[in-house]
Parts: sequence; C-alpha cells; structure tokens
Amino acid sequence: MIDLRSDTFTYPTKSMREAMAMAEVGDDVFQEDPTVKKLETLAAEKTGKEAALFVPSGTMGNLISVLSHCHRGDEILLGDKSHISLYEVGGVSALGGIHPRTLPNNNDGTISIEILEKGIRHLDIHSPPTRLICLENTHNFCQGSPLHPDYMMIVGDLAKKYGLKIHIDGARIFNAAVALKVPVSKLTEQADSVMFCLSKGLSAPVGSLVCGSAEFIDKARKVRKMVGGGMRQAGHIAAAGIISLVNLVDRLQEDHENAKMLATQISDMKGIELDKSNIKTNIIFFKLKGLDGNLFLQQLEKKQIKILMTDTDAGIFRAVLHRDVSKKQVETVIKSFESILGKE
Ligand code: TLP
Repeated sequence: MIDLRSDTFTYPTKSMREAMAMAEVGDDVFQEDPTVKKLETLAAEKTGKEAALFVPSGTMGNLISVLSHCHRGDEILLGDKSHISLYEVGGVSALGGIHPRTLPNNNDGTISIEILEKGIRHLDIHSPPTRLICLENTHNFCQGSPLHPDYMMIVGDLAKKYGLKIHIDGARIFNAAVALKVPVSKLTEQADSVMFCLSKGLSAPVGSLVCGSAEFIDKARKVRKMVGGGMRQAGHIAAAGIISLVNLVDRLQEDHENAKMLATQISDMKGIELDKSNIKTNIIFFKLKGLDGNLFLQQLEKKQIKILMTDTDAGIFRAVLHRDVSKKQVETVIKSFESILGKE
C-alpha cells in the first residue's frame, strides 16, 4: 500500500527500533529519565529556547501551551484554517475556558497583520482580554505553506506593541526550516512557545515537544501532569525522537521534491484543480470535479493507493509525502491517477 493520507503513517526506522529497545530510562514524572532529558535538551537547542518538555501528542502540546499562557476567560487569536481551531476538539475552550477568536487565514497560512491588529481587543467591559496569538508553521490546511521569518518579525513587533504572547503550532516546523533553508531557531525567535511533532515526517512512532523559557516549561510541566500527559519510562519513545532530530531532518527535502513532482504531474489531469506553484513542502491539496470522490478513493485503493478526502461536498483531497513513499512509488501514483482520470 502507498499511503499518502498523512505523514503520521510513517514507521520507525530500524535504528529507532534498536535505540528504543536499548534506551536508558527512569521515571520522567520525577524528571529521572536520562533519555527524555537528552531529547528535551536537543529540542531546546534546535528551537533556540531555554527548555523543552516531551509530550505524548501535538494536540496535547498545543493544549498545554495555550493553558500555560492563558487564564480562563482570556482570548486567543488564531487562523480559521488552523489545526487548533479545526482538529483539536475545541480543547482550549472545553478544558481551558479560553475563548478562540478565529481570523481568516490567507492561502499562504499567514493572517494579515491589519486583521490581526484589528482582532486585538481594547480594554472594554464587554471584551475578554486578548492574551495570545497562535500561528501554524508549516500551515497544514494552507497547502503546507511555510511561514517566513520576515512575517514572524512583523507579528513579533505587533505582539510586543500590545503585550501579547506568541505560540507556534510547529507540528511540521522542520519541514518549514528545510524548505526555507533556515535554522528552526530563526522561525521561532519571535515566539514565546513552539510545539513540534516527532511523529510526522520525522518518522518517530509517538511524541511532540513544547519549547520555551525555563519558567514557561516549569508551568507547562505542571499542566502536562494535570491533563494526564506525565509519562513514566518515556525514554523508550524519546530514544526514537533523538534519531529523528539527529538523522532525519535533512531528508525532508526529498519529500518536498516528491510533492512538487506529484503536484506538477497531476495538475493537468482531467478534473483536477491544483495550484502547483503553491507546493513548498510535503502537502498537496486538490479539488476534483466530474467524478464522485468516494468512487475515486475506491479506484485508487484497488491500485493500492490511499489519499485523504478532507471535504466530501467540495471534493477536496489531500496527499502527504513522507519517508515511506519513494520517488518510484510517486511515479506509480502518477500513472494510476492518469489511468483513472486521463489527461486534460
Ligand atoms: N495533523 C493530522 C490530523 O490531525 C489532521 C494530519 O494528518 O495532518 N498541528 C498540526 C498542524 C497538525 O497537522 C497536527 C496533526 C497536529 C497539530 C496534532 O498532532 P497529533 O496528531 O500528534 O495530536
């Protein structure tokens, strides 16, 4: 099966499996797991922050970050296509009593600065206080677009002007860094916290990290315990994450090249609507017209290919490239699309 539904479908490498089996471990709730500590130190270094915290998932990492920055009744500003808004079960409001104010995302994953500034509440008896801006880099539902350091600088200035904090959902921030050819720390400089995932293109089986100041991470550690994310001999899984950060970052470029190749080739097939100039990392979205979406998925599955239909009514599909899909397999996918759809 060629599984393009998500980069979460990547399997751990052989060296990860060996490292997991052999990891030196301890009780991480007591901060006695040397492998977790090593991973956290590495994550803090990569993101240019003082400290980091190993958490079970990206969703929990975002939740912990928002809960650590805000009090009940505070408001956060975030994009209307953001993962926190669309795909995290409303956790920030359900569990934190935090009010999410969604603002329109542009196609490149940014939120216009004028719109952000207008979204900040003024002191008024009717308004919740704005506390935090949440950005997403790369932006999953905006074609995996990377946010540029120049944009981050402008948002950073805005946040300083109004005394706001910035959190980055950086589930795929290593993809952004590779695509933009900058160190991750350049993308996180302006942020007070960043969450990134090991379990997506970086191929680890589980885990994400929250990074920030030492004071912020102390707070986040307590919140992690509160939401049940304190793990014990977590070094067994952290060991895989160390391999992700040391060995598997640079190869993300291959996934980006494969995504570009796939997008370029399918963009002129019958019924496909796709802006190939917009593909900068490993995620492709396209619209399909004139063919029933479920039928298309069935036909692909017969050819051992899986992609994701994200919106049945609008016929929107997503394909995500990753380590377990080779260039040769992408060629197979292109041929299969062609045999189902034909050329324009
Ligand atoms: N994204 C998943 C699905 O939930 C959509 C995927 O297949 O892309 N932030 C971003 C930007 C994400 O894309 C995801 C996962 C998360 C956070 C949450 O990470 P996990 O799945 O570890 O909770």
